[in-house]
Amino acid sequence: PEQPPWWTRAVVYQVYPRSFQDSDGDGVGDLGGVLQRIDHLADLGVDVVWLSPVYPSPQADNGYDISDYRGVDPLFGTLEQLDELVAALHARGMKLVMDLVVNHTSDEHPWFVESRSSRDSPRRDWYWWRPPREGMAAGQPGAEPTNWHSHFSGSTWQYDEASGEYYLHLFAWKQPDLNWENPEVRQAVYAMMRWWLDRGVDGFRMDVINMISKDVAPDGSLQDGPPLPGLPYGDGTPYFSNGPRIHEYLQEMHREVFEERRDNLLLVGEMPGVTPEQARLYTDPARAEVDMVFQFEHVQLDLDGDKWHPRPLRMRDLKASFGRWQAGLADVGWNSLYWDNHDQPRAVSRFGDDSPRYRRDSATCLATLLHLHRGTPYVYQGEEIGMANFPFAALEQFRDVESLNHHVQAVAHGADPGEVLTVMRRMSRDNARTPVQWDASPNAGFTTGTPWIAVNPDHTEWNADAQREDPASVLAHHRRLIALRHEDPVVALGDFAMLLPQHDEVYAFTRSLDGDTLLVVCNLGGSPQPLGDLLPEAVSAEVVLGNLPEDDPAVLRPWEARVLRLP
Ligand code: TEU
Repeated sequence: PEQPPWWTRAVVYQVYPRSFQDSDGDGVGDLGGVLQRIDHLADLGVDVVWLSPVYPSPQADNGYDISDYRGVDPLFGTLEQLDELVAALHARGMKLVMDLVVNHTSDEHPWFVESRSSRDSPRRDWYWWRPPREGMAAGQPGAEPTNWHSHFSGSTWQYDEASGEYYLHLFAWKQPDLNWENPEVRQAVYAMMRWWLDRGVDGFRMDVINMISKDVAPDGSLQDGPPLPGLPYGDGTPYFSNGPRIHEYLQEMHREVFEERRDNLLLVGEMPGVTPEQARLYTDPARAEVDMVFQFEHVQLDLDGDKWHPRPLRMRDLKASFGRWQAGLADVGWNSLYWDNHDQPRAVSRFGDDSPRYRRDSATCLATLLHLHRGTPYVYQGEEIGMANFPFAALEQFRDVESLNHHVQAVAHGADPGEVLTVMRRMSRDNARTPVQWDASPNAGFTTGTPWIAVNPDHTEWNADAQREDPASVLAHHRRLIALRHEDPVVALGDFAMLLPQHDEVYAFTRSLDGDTLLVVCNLGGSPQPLGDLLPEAVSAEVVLGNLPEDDPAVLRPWEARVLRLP
């Protein structure tokens, strides 16, 4: 039989460079900083580094607004340093995956500058330009071509007075959407991708790639979405998520860019709103689209409608969701596994318990659960040392465009500013973006200057230095989990079966391959659980890996996780 792809045994580490390590004292992390910290990555044992955008950018969305696809922003360093990083990672047996942000560019990208210059510009059609709604005066509220709500609040349409038309931006107004209907756009993107692969990078994490195909009528029109409660906008996702030509585009990209070199690359598509059924199509190797997708189901179970309306997570929802994804991609396709990234609050605060008593135990428990699923695990910088949400106290402490726009919009629509702030404290992406805590010194070893966003005060206790030599640390536990995936084929490839689907505290499952079975049991709560009653076979099984010192095998302590080998 064919060898399973290399990434079934791999663990990916995400670097958000702005917050990783500053090397020049300007308070912003950079490539020099990543180069300084390569030993940390090698020591952790990860196989791949996914680097969030370092391209030239006005930084309206921290680099997810790109003004030049073939360079490095001076804020982050130089192209030479990027080459150096590729070489340094390769020398240590690691790969580098770039962030590919091609649903939109910056409004300062020369393509857009040219596109907006006049209605007759040869690049006009590279973006989505539309006239005002019929019978309405351009620029007036409600005159937007469709009612779509932007991911970053407000309308998805920005009026351009000079040409009297609107352009589409699913995200910030400084992030105009590229028109993938235009074959020139697609070829320009593919050429850029080949250029990066020729430089030696090992693949792409494709930003909101399932939004590149819009559902456009033959006459060029776009349709209104269902109204959103409490807002003068509608939900446009039915018209821009998983659109009619998405598979065609991805297959074309694959032919034009990846064919022949696919085996050594990692191709992961970020796909908000994707279902397991769709993910099967996207990740079926026979269809040659992407290797795996980032799905969003499990990071929406604790939300009521949108991220600004959090609600408690129900354990059975989490089990049902993960279980459905494991089953849905069991025979065809592949899962990515993540709790955290630069868009999500910190996992230990959100899914664990970041109080002093259980922070270490819940961080290691969550990690065990995730890494023992079938799929490729992603570790987000700081997750490996149990970094937690930031104790935001005032609006001035936030930096993220999504959070700040939301605050303006919510308050304008009558929300209580204090309540908006409370939700932001819990849900803002800035929780993930505070600097990595390397040591206990004043700026946590991140910078000698003033950090662009505050360092979490808990870094005096929670930092990499304090954990490096401590075998009981969150860091050491991650090292063990990553090594286990490398060593044990059951972890990489075993079939998944969910146990106790209705239980409210204990998350349990098996992984089996060729008669070899691992039983994973995790207590996701603060009270001891009678493991001997729940899963008697667990009691006498050999402990392969646990997050607490061995004790009574019949009791699962608060936030205890065990990986057991069944006889
Ligand atoms: O994120 C896409 C995406 O779905 C998020 O914007 C999501 O809607 C939001 O973060 C939930 O809080 C990608 C990038 O990961 C993100 O950082 C970018 O801001 C966004 O695309 C636009 O490029």
